[in-house]
Parts: sequence; structure tokens; C-alpha cells
Amino acid sequence: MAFYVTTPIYYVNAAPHLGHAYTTIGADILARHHRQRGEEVFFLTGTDEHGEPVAKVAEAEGVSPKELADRNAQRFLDLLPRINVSNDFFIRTSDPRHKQRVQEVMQRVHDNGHTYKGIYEGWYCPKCADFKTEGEIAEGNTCPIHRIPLDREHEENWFFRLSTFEQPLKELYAQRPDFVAPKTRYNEALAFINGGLQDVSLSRAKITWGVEVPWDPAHVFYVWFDALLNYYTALSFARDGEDLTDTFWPASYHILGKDILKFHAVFWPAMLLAAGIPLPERELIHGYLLMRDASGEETKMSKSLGNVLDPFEVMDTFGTDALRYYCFREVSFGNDGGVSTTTFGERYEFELANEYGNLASRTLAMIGRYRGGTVPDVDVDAALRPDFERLADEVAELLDHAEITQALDRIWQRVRRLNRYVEERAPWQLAKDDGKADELDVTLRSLAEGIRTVTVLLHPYVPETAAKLLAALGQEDLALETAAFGARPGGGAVTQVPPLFPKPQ
Ligand code: ME8
Repeated sequence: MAFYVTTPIYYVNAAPHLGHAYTTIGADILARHHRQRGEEVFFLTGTDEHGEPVAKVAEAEGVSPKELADRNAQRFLDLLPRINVSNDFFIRTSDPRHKQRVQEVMQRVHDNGHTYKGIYEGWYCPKCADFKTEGEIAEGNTCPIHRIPLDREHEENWFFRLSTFEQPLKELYAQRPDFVAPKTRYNEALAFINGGLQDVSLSRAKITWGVEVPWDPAHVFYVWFDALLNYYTALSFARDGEDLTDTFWPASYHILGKDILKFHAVFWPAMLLAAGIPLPERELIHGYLLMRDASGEETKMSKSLGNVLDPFEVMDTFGTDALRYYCFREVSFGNDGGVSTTTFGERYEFELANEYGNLASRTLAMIGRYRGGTVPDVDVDAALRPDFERLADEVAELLDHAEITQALDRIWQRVRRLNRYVEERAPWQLAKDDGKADELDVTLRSLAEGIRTVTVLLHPYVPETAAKLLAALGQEDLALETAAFGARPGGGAVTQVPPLFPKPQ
């Protein structure tokens, strides 16, 4: 089975911030989970390098767009190992192989009769690179996202006949109620379509930093057409000498923030229909990470608003796994939610360090002290079995709907169950009584097996910690089918681990 997941490609007009890390980690969690299922996975991320958002910043900084793109693409690339993301390829839209594929596909759209030349007259946000419709303009002709004045544009463009796709898109939404998730975003996209679709600019004549329109080289493609196609073009050149399109297209999931819903849920399927390319299976739209300031006020984190929480700083203090865990624990994937250094610190200490880290170190220490470092070779405690019944299936079902936070919550309920189990059984008391040796065996074996089970399931969220802990347990298999309580035998040797989530310096 093939599984193909993508993130948006990020603009190279500034350095990455936690919002970008968030989407990318979300996609990584799904990619890792599907690898655990034994599927063939392809995970794509990258940078969007053309168009006005990049050209304007380059001009202001007195460098060429390519120089700016090279510098900032490198920052996005550097972020990936830091957040421990397992992407299979990183696409840059300035790559000549991408440009060539864009031209091929768009030529097909043109040849199929879906374009015409006309005059665009209206409002444009240079930061969104978006021609705003009437309903998308805030007071005083400003951008509701960036809060900047919109530009009045009047230029000759090539147009894409988006209006002719109104009916096909309505049919798509009727036939595939899970094309866009969550439902609120599906409804929002459908409302936009039902509101009536107007043709959109497909090219820009004023801008030169972009992919040349092959049938009219005085124009470059409007950046969104070039950018959206990355999901498709990348497969043709991501692996040297191999075209992965047949294996992985259509994409299983596009993951993105709600700010770019219209482009993905309306323009993108219409473009693919126009080019005769199959549509992606699902689009998963998440909310905004908001910064909670001292007064409790929440605002969207963004480059232009300048209130950015630096993911590098956060990771330096708490570690990569802590960042990954926190983002998906604190903010329910799909909704907007506030993040702050305060709640970050609390979850780190109470949940990661105490509930999980200490549980693991105590268990390993007790197996060392009471059983010479060998997990007793006995059956797991039947009393715990119902608590773990179907857990892996539940997690898989939730992740099939990108319920990343809910899945984590189900796993964490079991982490808490194991903490209660330690308190109930008090192995340190059992160890004092030779007559309770069997009970102690069952307790230690169940704890080791319970920790192993939750850790296999936690691997997509905290891959570094999971690897350390599974190695200490002598059970490194990550396959999802092993995430069943009692699936692995006892009798193996364990080693001790240093604190998994130490107190930050
Ligand atoms: O829109 N909270 O690029 P971009 C959550 N190049 N996610 C956030 C976020 C926040 N505060 N801020 C950013 C573009 N993101 C285009 C995309 S795709 C073909 C082209 C994430 O650099 C979120 O995924 O502005 C959002 O959709 C994306 O970054 C926008 O990144």
C-alpha cells in the first residue's frame, strides 16, 4: 500500500517559525505512523520560491530573489533534522525540473481550452499573493490576514476558467464528503463554491520572478499555480532515474493551515480537473497556533506580525520531542489554540518528565534492582488487559481521520493507567515479602510491557525518546502490530536510561 503525505511549501521571504514546524511535524506524525503499518510512504515538504511575496522582500533587502530564496530555503532545510522530520524529499520550486513540469501541465490546461487573456481589475494582497474577492476584503480595503492595505491592480493577465468548474466541484464535494476535513473547513470551502466562482488570474505580466508561461513568455505563472503543482511535479524527479508518479499519485493527504484553504480546496481540484489529473484523496486543514501573551490575549503567530516563538530556542531548552509532543497535546489538531512558554513548561514537567519519563525510569530501575535486569518471563496482568484492548486500532482509526491530538490522548490515558497501576501494586512493598514474588513478577512484566506498548504508539510523536526507551527495553520493533499489550514475550534483558526529560538548565 502506498501513502503520500505533503505539507504546504513555505514562502522563502523569511525564516521558519513554530507555525511551519507545527504543520511539518503533523505530517511527520502521519508519515511515521503509516510506516509503522508497513506501508510504502512518501513524505514531501519544501519551499515556495517564486512570486511577489519573495520578490518584494528581496528587493527591500537589496538582494536578488534567488539569493533570498537560497538563503531562506537553507533555513527551512536546517529546521527538518532539528524537528526530527522524516521527509523523503524537499522540493524547491526554483528547481528547473519543477519549472519544466509546471509548463507541461499548464500547457495541457491551455490546450484543453481552460484559459483566455483578459484584464484583471481588483484588490490584491502581495503578502498572500491573493486576488481578493469581495467577501475577502476587510474594512478600508485591507487584508484580513495580514492587516495591510490591499493593492489596486489593473493588468492584462491570462485567466483560468475557474467558473466552469463550479458544477464539477459541487459534484466532487457531494460525492466525497471527506475530501476536506474537518467538516467546518469542508463547509467553508463548499460555501465559497456555492457563492459562485469567478475566473482567476493564471499569469502575471508585471512580475518576472516565476515560471514562464510557455505560450506567452512575457508572462510568468501566478505563483499559486506554480506552487500547488509541486505536489505533483516532485514525484517525477524526487528519486534519480525514477518516476514515482504512478506509485504515489494521487496524494493520500495534503496537510495545511486554514489560511490557504481556498487555494487547496477550490483552485487545486479545478486545476487538476482541467489538466486531466486525478484528484488527491484528502485535504486536512488545521488551525492556527496562537501566541498567548502575559495578559492572556491570543494572536496568530506570523512573520509579518513579528510575535514569533522561535522553535530553535524552545528545542534548545526542552528538546525536540518535547516540542513535538507539546504542540499536538496542547492544541487540538484542526482547531486554533494558544501556546505559551508557561503551559509548555507545565506539560513538560507533569506529563513528559513525571508521568512518562519517571514511569519508565522507575520501572527499569525496579527490574534492575529486584530481578537483576531481566523482565520476568510470566504472563501480563489480566487485570490490565481490558485497558489496552484495541488501543492500536483505536489510534490507527483516529489517525485515519488526522485526529492527531485525540490519538495522543488515547495513548496518554494508558500512560496514566500505568501510573495508577504502579501505585496500586506498590512493587516496592511486594519486594519486601518473599511470598509475593509471583505478584512482583507479574507487576514488573506488565509495567515493562505496558510501557513498550505505549512507546511503540508514541513513536510518531516522540521518535527520539521512543527509540531510546525501546532500546533500553530490548524491544526495538516499531511495527504497529506489536503495539498490543502482551504481544511480546518477557524474559529479555533491560538496561537503565538517563532521565528522558531532564530538568531544563
Ligand atoms: O502560504 N499556525 O506559505 P507560508 C499554524 N507558500 N500553522 C501555521 C502558522 C500558524 N501560526 N503560520 C504558518 C504559503 N503556518 C504558500 C503555500 S502550498 C502549495 C503554498 C503554516 O510560508 C500553515 O501550514 O505562508 C500555513 O498554511 C502555512 O504555514 C503557510 O505558509
